[in-house]
Amino acid sequence: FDKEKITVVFVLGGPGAGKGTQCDLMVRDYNFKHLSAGDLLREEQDRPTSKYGDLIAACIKEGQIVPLEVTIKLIENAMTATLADPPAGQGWDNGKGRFLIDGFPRKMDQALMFDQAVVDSSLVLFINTTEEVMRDRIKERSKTSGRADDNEESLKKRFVTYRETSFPVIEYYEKNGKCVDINSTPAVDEVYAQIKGVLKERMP
Ligand code: UP5
Ligand code: MG
Repeated sequence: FDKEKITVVFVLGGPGAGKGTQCDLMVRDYNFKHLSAGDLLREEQDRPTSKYGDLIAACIKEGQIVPLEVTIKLIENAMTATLADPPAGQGWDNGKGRFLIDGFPRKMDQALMFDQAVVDSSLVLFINTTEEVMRDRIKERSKTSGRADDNEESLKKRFVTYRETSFPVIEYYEKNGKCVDINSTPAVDEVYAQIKGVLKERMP
């Protein structure tokens, strides 16, 4: 696909910060295609003929990051498939497209590789709240999510990976001016109001 015509917004933040929730609202109002790296990995894990099923399952349960080749390939394939059969409406004519990539990149090597080899991201939204709030949200969601990593033991490991490996990616984007901090402690609508303000100002 033509990189010049594609807009990519990364939505980053810790486990349970509210990335997926805010992405759903942005899809509704701005006609983005939402690609959650975690969801793509879970789908690949469930595909019976996948070579990576066991690797992905083990990484997710341990809160570890799946090797970048696997994840980048899944995202690229999803982008290509979307462009081949684009959503109706604004922003998708003549090979153009706008993607929200949720939960990726979460390691520096992924960030550098994606921006260089796939598409240079335009904007990074950092969905930011305290560990205490994230823990409470995951605990509540664990009652119904069925996710293999929504338990106390996996969550501890997810927080360690977030602090040590993924947060530096956010700092990197803060330094190069792409990242905007969104306080995700308040109610969903209040968080979203901040995002709308940012998109109004920053989106091409
Ligand atoms: N909620 C949301 N916002 C709220 C608000 N403002 N007020 C009150 N409640 C709010 O939200 C979590 C819960 O909180 C929900 O119940 C929601 O209703 C409520 P959600 O929007 O789901 O949060 P999100 O940030 O999306 O949390 P998620 O758990 O999905 O984040 P993770 O980053 O941990 O999970 P992800 O699916 O991205 O990754 C899972 C694993 O995949 C990783 O740990 C890793 O092992 C692997 N992975 C890779 O290896 N590589 C990648 O590139 C990506 C993932
Ligand atoms: Mg999510």
